[in-house]
Amino acid sequence: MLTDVQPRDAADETLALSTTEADKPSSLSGSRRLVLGSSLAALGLAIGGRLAVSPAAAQGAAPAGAPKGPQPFDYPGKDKGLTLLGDRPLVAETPESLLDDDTTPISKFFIRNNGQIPEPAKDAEGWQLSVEGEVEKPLTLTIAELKSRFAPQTFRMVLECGGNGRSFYQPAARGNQWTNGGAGCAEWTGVRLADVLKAAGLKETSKFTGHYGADPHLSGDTNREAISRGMPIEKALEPHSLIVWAMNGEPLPHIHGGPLRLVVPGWPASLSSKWLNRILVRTTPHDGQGMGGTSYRIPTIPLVPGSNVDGKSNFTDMTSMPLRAIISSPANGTRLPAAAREVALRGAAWAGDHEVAKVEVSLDAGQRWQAMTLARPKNRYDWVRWTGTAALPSDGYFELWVRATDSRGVAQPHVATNWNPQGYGSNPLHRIAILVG
Ligand SMILES: Nc1nc2c(c(=O)[nH]1)N[C@H]1C(S)=C(S)[C@@H](COP(=O)(O)O)O[C@H]1N2
Ligand SMILES: [Mo]
Repeated sequence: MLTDVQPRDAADETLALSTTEADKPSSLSGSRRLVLGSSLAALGLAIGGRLAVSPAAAQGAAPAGAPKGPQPFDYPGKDKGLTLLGDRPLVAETPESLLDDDTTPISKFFIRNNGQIPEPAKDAEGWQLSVEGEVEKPLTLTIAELKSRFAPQTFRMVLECGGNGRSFYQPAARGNQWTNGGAGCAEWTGVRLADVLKAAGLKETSKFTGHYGADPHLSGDTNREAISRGMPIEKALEPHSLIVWAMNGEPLPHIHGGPLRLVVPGWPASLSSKWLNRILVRTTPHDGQGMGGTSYRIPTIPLVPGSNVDGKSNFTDMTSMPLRAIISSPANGTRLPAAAREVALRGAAWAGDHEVAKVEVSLDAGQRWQAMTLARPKNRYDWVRWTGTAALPSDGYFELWVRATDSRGVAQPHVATNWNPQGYGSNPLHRIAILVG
C-alpha cells in the first residue's frame, strides 16, 4: 500500500499536495500563518522568529508531548530570544534574525542534547580522552597533553543539526521541529582529529570511527548511551575535523560539550560529540545509539511522504548537510515606515561539504530574482555572509524569499523534498514577511 501515512496533529497546516492531505479541513485560526496579520499592528515591529506565512512553523507540527509551539527560553548565558523546542532533553534553536552576527556568539548558539547534561568537569585540563580499537597503540590523552603534543588549529565553521529544517516537512516528521535555527557558525579551536588518530597509529583495517561522550542516557540507565555516532575514516581525517576545547576564544562552554568535543563540519552535528571521552576506531561502521534504522539516514529511493518504513533497506547514512540560506535582517514581521522604497538585507548561506556560489532574493514569490553580494568565507566550512538591497515598489505587504545555489549549480528547492520518517535534509528557501507603512 502506498499511503501508510502517520497520524498528525489536527492543528497541522494544509498546504500538502497529496490526496491524503487535501481533504483535511483548513485550520487557519490559531495558525502561525496569521501571525503577521493579527499581531503586527499590535506590536508595531518585529515578531519573533517564525515566518508569518510558513505552513511549516505551524504549532501543530510539534510532536506529542512536546510543548505546543515555540516556548520562551531561559538558560544561564543564553539569549532569551532562543526558541525552546524541548526541555527534556534540552533543545533550543536560534531564530534566523538572531543569526545576524558574522560569528555566532555563544549566547545565541543553538543547543541540542539527546540525553542528560552531565556534571561539569572539575579539572578541565585533566579531562581524559581515550583512542582505542583498531589502532597500533591505544592512547589516553588529557586536554593538557592534546594542547602540548599537537598543533592547535582555529577555524570558523558551521555546526548544523542533521534535523535542521525538519518542521518544513509535510506531513510532520518525527523529532524536534527545527525551522532554520539548528545551526550556528563559531570559531572552534582544537587539534586535528587526524593528528591524534595518526599518533595512535592507523592500520589498513582502520575504516570507521565511533564516538562516546560523558552524558548519561535520558533514562539514567548506565548501560545505555545518550548518543554515540561514528563516521568513515576519510571524514575523520579531513583537516577541518577537530577535537575542540575552545569556542569563540573562550573555554568550550559546558552546555556545548565542554571541556572537550568533536567538531565535524559539513555533516550532521550529531557526529560532533560533546563531552568527548572515547574514540573507537573500527573495521566496520559504528553501531552506537543514533546509527542504523532511520536515524541520520535518508532514502535512496524517494518515499511517498508519510510512509511508514524502518530504514533497513534503500536507506543510506546522511553525509553532507544540504544547502541553506537565511535572511538574518530584517526579522520576519518587520514593519518599515510608509514610503520606504528600499530595504537593506543581510544573511548567511552554507552548503555542507559543498560551496555556496550564489545567493538571490525575490520579492515576487520567485518570478524574478536579484543576486546578493557574498563575503569571502574565512576558511572551508565557514558560512558565507551576504548583503544586498531590495527595491520596494510600493507600500504594503511583501514576502522576501532567499535562495542559495551551490558551485555545482544546484539551488535550494521551494518546498522540502525527499521526505523521510525522521526528517533529514529539508532545505526549502527561507521566506520572511515585511510590511511597509
Ligand atoms: N555527547 C553528546 N554529543 C552530542 C549530542 C548529545 O546529545 N550528546 N548531540 C549532538 C547533536 S544531535 C547536535 S545537533 C550537536 C549540538 O551541539 P550544541 O548543543 O553544542 O549546539 O551536538 C551533538 N553532540
Ligand atoms: Mo542534531
